[in-house]
Amino acid sequence: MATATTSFEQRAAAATNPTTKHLFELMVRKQTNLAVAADVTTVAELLHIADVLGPHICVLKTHVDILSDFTTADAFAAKLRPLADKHGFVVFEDRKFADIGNTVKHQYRDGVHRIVEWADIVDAHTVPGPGIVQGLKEVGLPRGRGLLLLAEMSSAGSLATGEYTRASIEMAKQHKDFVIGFIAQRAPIPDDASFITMTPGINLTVSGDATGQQYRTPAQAVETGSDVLIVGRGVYTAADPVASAIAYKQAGWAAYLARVQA
Ligand code: S5P
Repeated sequence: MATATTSFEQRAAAATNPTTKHLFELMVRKQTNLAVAADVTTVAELLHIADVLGPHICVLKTHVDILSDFTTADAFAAKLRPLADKHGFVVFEDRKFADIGNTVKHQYRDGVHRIVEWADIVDAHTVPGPGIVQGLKEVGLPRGRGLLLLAEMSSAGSLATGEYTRASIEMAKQHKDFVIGFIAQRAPIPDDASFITMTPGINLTVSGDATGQQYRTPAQAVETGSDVLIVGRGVYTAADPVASAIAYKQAGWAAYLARVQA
């Protein structure tokens, strides 16, 4: 199956991980491949973004550890999950786990955030080796959750290149039941459409920031195999975030249609 020409409908039908299936299905229904990175620092701002941008996104990406007023996982889940159900999006906690399997198990399941309770998807660096996937899988797989591996990063000077990226791909192949895809700049396995490629570093107007972020446009990312486009400041700092989200959604979906119809 070739990622470049296989439609999201076909990929939904072939998916075995329930989160993958749900995600592809809602992308097709809502005609969106936009993920919003809601990098705000209060729960109220995050919930506001989730509610007003919910109709236009397939993924809400969170950084729960930057929320200054987070209280309990139960309270957070009670507010966020109904919005995910109402609008139809999946919640991706961008936790970027990076420790040994035993430690990440606790970081995923326990602590104040109890991430597995409310996040459909999490991500992990592969630097510790396959034990990190085994640890997270013990917690997440029984709950039908999915894991993305960071195969590449968008930032200048990233060390996640070459052999590191290749080894990350192998790790994903060993755990296809739980690893649903990658954070990467281009599809790491272009001929396997069962993996989702999510790509950050997307902006329609600027090419970078002051701390090494590097941007490409939605069309450039989709051309290199990206399925889901992660946009942060391009949407939430815009004068009109809803209008901006619609612009990114339309650009991303048009690029996707051009790819599958090519
Ligand atoms: O390589 C990466 C991986 C991630 S998940 N580069 C990134 O920028 N990210 C995340 O995407 C980052 O943590 C932030 O939440 C988002 C990009 O935000 P923006 O404001 O630069 O669009």
